[in-house]
Amino acid sequence: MSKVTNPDLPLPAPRANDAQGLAASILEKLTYEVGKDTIVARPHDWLRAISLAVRDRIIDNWMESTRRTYEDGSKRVYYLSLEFLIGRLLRDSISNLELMEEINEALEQMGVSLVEIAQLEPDAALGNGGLGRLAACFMESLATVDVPAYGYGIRYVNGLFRQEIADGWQVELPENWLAHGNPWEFHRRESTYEINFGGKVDIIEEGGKEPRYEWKPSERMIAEAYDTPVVGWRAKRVNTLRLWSADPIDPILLDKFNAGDHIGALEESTKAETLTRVLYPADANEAGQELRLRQEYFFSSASLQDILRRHVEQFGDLSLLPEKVAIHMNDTHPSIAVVELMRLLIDIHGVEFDTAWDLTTRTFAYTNHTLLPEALESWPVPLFERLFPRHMQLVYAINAKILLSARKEAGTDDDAIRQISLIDEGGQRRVRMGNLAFLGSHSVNGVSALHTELMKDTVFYNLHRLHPDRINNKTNGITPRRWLKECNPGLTGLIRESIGDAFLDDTEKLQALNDLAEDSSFQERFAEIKYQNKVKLSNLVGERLGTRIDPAAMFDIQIKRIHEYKRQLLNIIEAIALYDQIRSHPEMEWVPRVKLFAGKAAPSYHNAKLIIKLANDVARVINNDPAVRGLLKIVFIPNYNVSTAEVMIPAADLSEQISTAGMEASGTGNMKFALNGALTIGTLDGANVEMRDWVGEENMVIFGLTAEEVEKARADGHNPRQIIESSKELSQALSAIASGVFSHDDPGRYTDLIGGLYDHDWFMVAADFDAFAAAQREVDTIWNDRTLWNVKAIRNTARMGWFSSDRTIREYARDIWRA
Ligand code: T68
Repeated sequence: MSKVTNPDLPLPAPRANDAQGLAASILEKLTYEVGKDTIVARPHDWLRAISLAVRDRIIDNWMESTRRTYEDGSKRVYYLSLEFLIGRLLRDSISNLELMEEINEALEQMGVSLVEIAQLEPDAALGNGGLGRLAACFMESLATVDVPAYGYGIRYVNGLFRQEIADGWQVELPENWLAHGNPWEFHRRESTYEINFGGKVDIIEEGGKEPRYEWKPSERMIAEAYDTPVVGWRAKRVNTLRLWSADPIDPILLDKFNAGDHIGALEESTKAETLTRVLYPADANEAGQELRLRQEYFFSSASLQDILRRHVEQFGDLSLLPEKVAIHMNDTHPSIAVVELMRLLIDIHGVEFDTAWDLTTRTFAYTNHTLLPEALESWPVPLFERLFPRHMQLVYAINAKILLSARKEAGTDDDAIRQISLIDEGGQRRVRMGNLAFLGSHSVNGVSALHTELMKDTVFYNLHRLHPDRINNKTNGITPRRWLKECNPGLTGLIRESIGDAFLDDTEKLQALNDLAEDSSFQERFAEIKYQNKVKLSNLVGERLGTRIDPAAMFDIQIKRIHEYKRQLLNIIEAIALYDQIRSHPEMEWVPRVKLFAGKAAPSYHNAKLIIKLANDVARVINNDPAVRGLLKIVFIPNYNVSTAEVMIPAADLSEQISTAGMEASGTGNMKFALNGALTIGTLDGANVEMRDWVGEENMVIFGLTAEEVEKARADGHNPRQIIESSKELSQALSAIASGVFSHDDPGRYTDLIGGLYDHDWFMVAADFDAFAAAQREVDTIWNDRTLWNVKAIRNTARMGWFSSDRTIREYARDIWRA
């Protein structure tokens, strides 16, 4: 223990933070770490040198933060997430250290451009979408609001695939973000844990109060830690993101090798390396592969062993666990951690079952991110039992305890018991990870007010009845550093000049902009900044796609994972209808629009991939038709990622948030757009509902069925065919798609996709079409009164401050973690 806090050894003097000192540091790194002379240094060498110099400044604060937590004996928060969608770190780090001017000055002396060099940094894309990006925003906010926290996840060698569009189709290619090394991480060779799978369970002691068991696994490997420091705003605190990588116990089995079995000799090595090799690219649809379950257990077990080691070293007493440790599960992906903690407490530390359960439930909390039934994780009992025989026993024991106490509650009939059980007995028996996460936690939260209410009414109906205080809401937020200050320096500069710097520490201070919304010179400057951001996006589109888009047109943007419930299809169909109208009425004054799409589809999600192809097919036809030139253009930008979002969001006039009501748990892109002064066209879904409350209904364009109406329409069996036939615009657009107007090469390509709208229209595309089209014409009307548009845009920026992830994290810390 003394090795952690030896008061005799003070921390070294911090590094110089002036331009001179930084320049000297960068040169030193280039020379001694990268091993290059400035004469021959390549851009990537500079990137590494600059990153390492910046990292030194982070470390100074990191050591200090870690010591402080230790000395204060504070509670630590552990955020377990299979995904951290971080993006680039260089600009973010410099900005949070407040060293932007100094670095720029230092680099100028050396003739190096930060903007150019920073572009070379690969995105750390260790996540699929909103859930992973939320984890990244949370890590930054945890440091900002000074909560001692660790993120735990997997160091995937291949993050989310790179998307190319070939002949309009998505093609997936591996993304090798570590190709040039990763300057931000520290490999902790000493922080290793053994992770086991398979085998059997032996009873080793029968006489005592409770029998004791020993797991005799058949497979063993090692988890090794890689640490990345996460710096908060103004470097108040630096926390740690600890990502695990799997390693074999014996890198090569020499006996096999010597016997001539060269491949067999590497078998264990390959098995371990495969485990943390790739991120699963499926977002909110089907899971279920054995490797995925192994990943979940691998990182949960490594993290828990690490947490217990740190806790026992410092506090010595496991009964203090809930007081000193809060473990948060980002969705059900880490929920096997509940059982793993039980196993560690009981089998390794000799704690009694009931005490272990009490400690476990007081330590864990769980966030739910989806109600989609296909995304609710469950694992076949035989698989679970084969990989984790001891955990399976514990699941049964926990289940017995829970069902016994549930039966004592009034109103718990057999049906309720079936729904509460950890084992789904309908058909093939499966372990339900959502129920496990719920029952193993003292807090279960949703991510928007509407979503939280729906959790109570639907998937967790019976569990909620048993534990009415457990479910609570924590509306998502976004970090205003990355999503305003860094991605939109123009707007940030204008705001600072106009209302001062207070909003940089408290985004709700943006409200002061309300007083300037009607000020015409402020409006002009606000609009000019938007225009410049649109020029920047036009350049990106020019570079990547070789087409020109006019920054004077309305930029109407939908960027997110491609999913039927997010309804990119609705947006495309409406574009086709608009295209028809423009062609039939060329005499009318149409608002020039560029509709931009970007997003990835899960490789196995057939309809999502077809929707990408449709967007590209429709784009080709519309963009080549002289009749709509200058009035309507469709662009699909390939390989959407965090860095692309950072260019697209500040350039948006209109933000498309049009999911089927009741299906988008929250959304966070919606918040980023509105903060950057885009108007939202959206349904009353997820956090859109609360955005309307803050921004004002008059400053958004809301349309479509409500969640309640969707539920009713589904229950009553609505008639989409009739709806389609009664809407001329819709039926024409659908016929055009279905008859091959956009797919001459394969006229039947979209027959099934469109047929589904006539037959069941689960996502209410047809049901919401007319309302959506009318809402789009309302958008046009507002756009035509540019002053009115600007006032609304300014009010969006002014009123979005509450959606900062700092606020969200403060709520978690206060209500859930008590940290
Ligand atoms: C998203 N979920 C929600 N899931 O869809 C979104 N799922 O409404 C919400 O704003 C966001 O979470 C943050 O709360 C996801 O992004 C996944 O990415 C995912 C990944 C693997 C398995 C299941």
